Amino acid sequence: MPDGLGDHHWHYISEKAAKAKKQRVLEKYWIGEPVKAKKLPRATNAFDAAKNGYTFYKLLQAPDGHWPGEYSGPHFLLPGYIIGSYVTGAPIKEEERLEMVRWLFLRAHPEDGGWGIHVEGKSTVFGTVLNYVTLRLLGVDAEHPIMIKARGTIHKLGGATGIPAWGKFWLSVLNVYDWEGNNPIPPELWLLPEWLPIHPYRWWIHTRNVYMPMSYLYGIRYKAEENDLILALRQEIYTEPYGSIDWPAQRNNVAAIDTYVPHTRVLDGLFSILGVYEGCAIPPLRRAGLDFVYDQIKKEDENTSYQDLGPVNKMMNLIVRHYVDGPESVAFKEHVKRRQDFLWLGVDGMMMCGTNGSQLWDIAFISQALAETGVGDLEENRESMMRALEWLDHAQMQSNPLHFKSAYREATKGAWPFSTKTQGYVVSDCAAEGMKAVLYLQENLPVKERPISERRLCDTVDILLDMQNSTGGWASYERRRAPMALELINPSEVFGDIMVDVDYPECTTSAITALSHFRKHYPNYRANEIEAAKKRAVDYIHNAQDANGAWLGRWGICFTYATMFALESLSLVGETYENSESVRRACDLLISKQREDGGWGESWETCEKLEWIEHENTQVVQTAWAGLALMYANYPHRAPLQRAAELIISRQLPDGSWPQEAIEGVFNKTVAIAYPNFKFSFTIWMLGKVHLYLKTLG
Ligand code: LAN
Repeated sequence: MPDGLGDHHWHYISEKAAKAKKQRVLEKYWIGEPVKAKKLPRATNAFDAAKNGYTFYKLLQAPDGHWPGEYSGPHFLLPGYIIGSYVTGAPIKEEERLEMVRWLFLRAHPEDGGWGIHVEGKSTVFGTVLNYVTLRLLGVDAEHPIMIKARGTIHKLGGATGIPAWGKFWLSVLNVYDWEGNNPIPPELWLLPEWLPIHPYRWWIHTRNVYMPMSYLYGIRYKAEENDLILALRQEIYTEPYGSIDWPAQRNNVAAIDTYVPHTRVLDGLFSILGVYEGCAIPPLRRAGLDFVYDQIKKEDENTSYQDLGPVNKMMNLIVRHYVDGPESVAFKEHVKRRQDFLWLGVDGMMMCGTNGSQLWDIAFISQALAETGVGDLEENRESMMRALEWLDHAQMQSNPLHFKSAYREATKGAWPFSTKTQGYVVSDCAAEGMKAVLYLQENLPVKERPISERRLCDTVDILLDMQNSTGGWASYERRRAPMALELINPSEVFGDIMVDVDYPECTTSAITALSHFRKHYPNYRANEIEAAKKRAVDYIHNAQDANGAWLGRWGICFTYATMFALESLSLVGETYENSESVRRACDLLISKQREDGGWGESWETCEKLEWIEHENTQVVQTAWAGLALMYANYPHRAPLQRAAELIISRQLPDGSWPQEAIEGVFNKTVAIAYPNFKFSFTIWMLGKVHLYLKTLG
């Protein structure tokens, strides 16, 4: 499966080869085949449990040193993959087709047969229509019972006319929705002067990178050629005859069940103005807008070896390159090849992932967990840790993007990405956690020569210092470029807070802890600036504390996740339960949420509703986060930590692993996303650390 520096590709082998043991534990584990792992001696303390956990997790390490994983969750990615492939004729292997159908069948909502915006969400028009269409393009008959049920749900929800904006876009590309039913997305926006606060280069990078190809395809009113299937779909997904739909009246028609961010008056006003412009768009201006956008798309493709920032713009760019460069072009062929990076075969079939993986993110946490707890010091784990260090060495970016400022990109020299070096985007906390992992490993392992030189670590420091905002916090990919008011024109209807890359407690903590660790080992480089950055970051963390005493997570679920990060930040300046009101409030909140069984469990719905919502079950990952948070706070009482550790140990299987529980991550407030490797990294970390911690409490 993994080949090269962290790229994942699933290859099909014959049953004979599978029987001949050509599959490793790594592959078997992820596709749900029984894995024959050793039954380990029962752990009698937390350290042994952590050790057993790693004995198993080591089996899932790829030969190149990292840990692959399924990065599933969003239900609006595979439709882009399939629609984009269908309209351009990009092939889909038969095995993949079958596995994708299996995935969607098994993920249909058991009650109404629909799909949500993500795997754990209620059925929506967005999820149900797009996945229904996907299944049809994958060759499933409209009269299949699963399709009949799903279609019933589409009709019950009012039909496809009320699909949110991104759905309208995909359906229009496929020619089963009229472009007239879309609000305007003119490429000319890119020609506005850059000093304007609404210039698209100032938008959060994912938003602008998606709107870029969207505006191209809208600008030319791209649509697939009509065929029988398209004509059939037009009859299946609506509640009225296709020809009689009043398309312009659909622009602001969004099903209530889908709406998370209703249009503001400002946005509606903007759309009205753009609508008038669209009626009399000046051809040379449109051409100039299209040319500009095409040039940016080309640069994005070349900067990322056709992987692109994420799965959504990836498939849209593929269509643009097919249209402009043609089916025989190198660009289109590279695009077709690179689709593979986003596919993952899981227990329930094949899906498209949120990125081309979470390689760096996963290796960073387990490396730190091992190095900090002493599990990595054990002779039996040395070789595996060396391989992790090697992977980190290769994954660091050592140059800036090919197209740098001209593609509105930030510097990357010295950074680590979220997934792989090929994808090549800097994310503040990934650069930070990558550097922390390297520091931990290089300082803790008996390495003769440190593969990552001081100079290369100084480059990371430069990147991190450069990315701090004037507010003291860190955003995700870039320093803040626009005022918060830009959120007033969030056109997505389904995602919250996507217009501006703002400060996040998680990113801020990672950045600041990385800089502090760096200072311990290299005390002279930009020391005063690091100290000043730390002070400003801590002020930001204080200001970001929620009224309930915790911190709201933006990338993990939810208060538990961000509170772990925030308390790590505060620990850097010596703020603990004993001496800090802020830390005490956070700990009291966590303690008040600890359950009878010793664990914690928070639902993904917290991220959407912005208030603590209990999950029906206790979660080992969140229990580990809460335990780590309490330890960062120097929480003085033994019992809650001991009970938390016991809960985690009680869920451990005889082979050292933990079963998969609820989904762990989130983005854009409404979409849950899976981090299945967290059930290893954070449990091992918490158990190893609590063992040492409880000793200090006596
Ligand atoms: C991610 C995944 C990682 C995540 C962390 C590093 C955990 C975070 O701390 C910073 C933001 C980041 C990098 C992040 C941003 C948004 C992503 C890329 C995702 C959640 C994975 C998928 C998501 C992306 C936007 C999905 C495509 C959907 C669109 C709405 C474009």
